Amino acid sequence: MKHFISFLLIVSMVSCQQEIPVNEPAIIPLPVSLKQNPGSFSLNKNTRIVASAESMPAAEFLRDFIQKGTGLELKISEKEKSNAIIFSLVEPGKDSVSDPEGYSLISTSKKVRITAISPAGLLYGAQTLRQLFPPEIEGAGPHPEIQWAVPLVEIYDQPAFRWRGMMLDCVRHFFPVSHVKHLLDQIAALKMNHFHWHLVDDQGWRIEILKYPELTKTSAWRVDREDLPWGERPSQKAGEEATYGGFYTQDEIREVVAYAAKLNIEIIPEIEMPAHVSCVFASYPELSCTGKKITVPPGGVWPITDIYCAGNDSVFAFLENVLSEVAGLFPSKYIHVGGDEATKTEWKKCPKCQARIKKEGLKNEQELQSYFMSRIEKFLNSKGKNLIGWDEILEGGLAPQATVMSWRGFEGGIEAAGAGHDVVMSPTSYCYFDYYQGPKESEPLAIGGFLPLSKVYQFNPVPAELKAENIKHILGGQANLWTEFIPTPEHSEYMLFPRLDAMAEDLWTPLKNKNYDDFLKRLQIQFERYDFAGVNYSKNIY
Ligand code: TNX
Repeated sequence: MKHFISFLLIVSMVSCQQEIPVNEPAIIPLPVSLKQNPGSFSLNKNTRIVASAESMPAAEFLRDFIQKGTGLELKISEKEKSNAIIFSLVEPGKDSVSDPEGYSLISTSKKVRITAISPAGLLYGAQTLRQLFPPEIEGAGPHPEIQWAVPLVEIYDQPAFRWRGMMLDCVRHFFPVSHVKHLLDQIAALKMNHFHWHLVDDQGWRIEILKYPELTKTSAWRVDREDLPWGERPSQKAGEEATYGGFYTQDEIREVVAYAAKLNIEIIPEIEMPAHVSCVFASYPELSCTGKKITVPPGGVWPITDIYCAGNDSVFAFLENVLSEVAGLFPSKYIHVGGDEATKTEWKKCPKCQARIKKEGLKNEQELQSYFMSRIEKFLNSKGKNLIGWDEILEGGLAPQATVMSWRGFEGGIEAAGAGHDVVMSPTSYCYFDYYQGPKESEPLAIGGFLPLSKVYQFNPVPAELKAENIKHILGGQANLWTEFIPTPEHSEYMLFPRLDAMAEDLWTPLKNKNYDDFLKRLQIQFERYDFAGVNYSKNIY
């Protein structure tokens, strides 16, 4: 409790009531409007959570959270009463709440009332209430010495952007389900709502596909070269066993999707194509241009020339079968199909690809990639899904309905929005959390780059150059964690936090309310929460 900037707000309440010290609110992301009143609301074993059937998910979330942190087992009831936390779902426009993810939170010494027009808003109200309690609530309780009091507040809140995302690369290093859930808990606390799950890349296939068992029997495993630098790992030799890797079973995927849904997080799976798929050709070499059987690369591959053959219809049959299973597992309306860094060396040499170019009247290999993506998009649309891909999908012409994730800068996003496509901004300059966050000498080895916390805090997904009429196409932004240099769950947390806190505020809080010094003050309390929650954040800012 040392660096607690607790300023004790002891307020003279009615003389017979006990005065309870409470902390100044330190909410991340900062709410749109917050007014603190004198006094506090305290939990005790008789406090009730009031909820209807529709507001039950938020009520149960809060009940379980409070029970874990405090040991208090609060009952949920339908009837309003005093000494209660009340979840109230209302028609739009009531209580100044109109945004589907917005909420109001108003507390008196007798009641806390959270009002929203949707279950998502109620959940965000509960997440805010979570941050009003003493940080110890984040750990495993009970703490009999602590009075579980929150300051009295009037909060009106709603997000600046619809897409508040984070991507985790589970290929370059594999992370267990328990870690993915732990991250989901933390990103939900930051009111982020999209988790982009990178499940396919050169170094491994991470999702069980029932129709193609070799993908998880063979393509999910590589020879263990973890003792060597990422870019200097020799390929698997004859007789060597591939022991490093892993994959998520379909049951695990369903479990994670359901877990995320309860936290108002949509999971977008990424199934890369046409490149970044070397591992596939360890199982099904006939799907590449060369047809050569290769082994799963245990480290960096550059440039990436392994590529699906765009002239071979069985490639599309394979991908459609894979995507059918994927579409059935993920309720998200988006499926991410990658599209990045596809070197066209093999397509230039491949007779089948060249024949396709001729037959379809395409100008070049760029247009062949566009043909590839448009064909996949048509299939995804037939499954009720939308295609999203990295900004390279712009080259050679964008698939008609595609959403673009702009990573090489803002330009791709600006171009796509100008053409009427939706965009998620994720430029390396603000969003690549695999970059160093401090001076190299004092940091674990990283891929390169430099992205300190202060720079992340300056991220605005709407660049100045964007024409006003295209702003509506910017869905929001996303932090990406590529994991070539990040082998463990602890290390991933170190790279994510607190930069993700800054990202969350970039995407939630109105620009005019943001203030870096104030953010840093609130971050000190957040660090205490992370200490109790067992989150391995970086202390680099000290
Ligand atoms: C580029 S971002 C990639 C990834 C790497 C990353 C490293 C993108 C679409 N492709 O494959 O992991 O750089 O920062």
